Amino acid sequence: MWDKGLKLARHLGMYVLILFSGPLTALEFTDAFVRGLPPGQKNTAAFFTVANAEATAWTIARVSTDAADRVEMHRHEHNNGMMMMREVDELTIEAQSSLQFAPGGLHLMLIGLKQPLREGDRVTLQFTNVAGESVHTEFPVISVVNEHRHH
Ligand SMILES: [Cu+2]
Repeated sequence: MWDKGLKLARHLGMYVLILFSGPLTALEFTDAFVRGLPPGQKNTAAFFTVANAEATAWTIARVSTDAADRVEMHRHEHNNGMMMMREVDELTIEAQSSLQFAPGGLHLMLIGLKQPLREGDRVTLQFTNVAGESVHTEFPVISVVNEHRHH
C-alpha cells in the first residue's frame, strides 16, 4: 500500500514536472558535441558530461542515432603503454552524480555515418536505460579543428 502510494505520488510529481517544465529528462547533458571530421570519414566520436539528478541510478544500456548505423560506448585504456579502445556494454550514472565522456577516456563512437557531419549540424541521440526508458538529446557538431576552443 505504502509502495503504491509512493508510486502514485511519483507519477503525479512527474506530471507536474511535465506541465511546468516541458519534457521531463532524467539526464542533463553539458559540454556535448559530436566531432566533425573531414568528408570521407565513416566513424566519429561524441563527448559530453551527463548528470543524473534522480534519486536512483541510471544505467545506459544502449545509445542510438539516425545519423549513423550504430553507436557504441567506448573506453580508452592504457595497456602496456598502448592506448586501446574497448567497448562498454553498460554504464551506470549513479544517483545525483555525473559521468564525463572526454577525449582519452569514455566516448561514444558513431559508426557508419549516413552523411558527412558539418560544423553547425545537430545530431539527435537517444539514450536508453536498462529499464527501457529513453532520453533524447541533441548534440551540436564541432569540427575537430575548433574542438580545443570548447575545453
Ligand atoms: Cu572509440
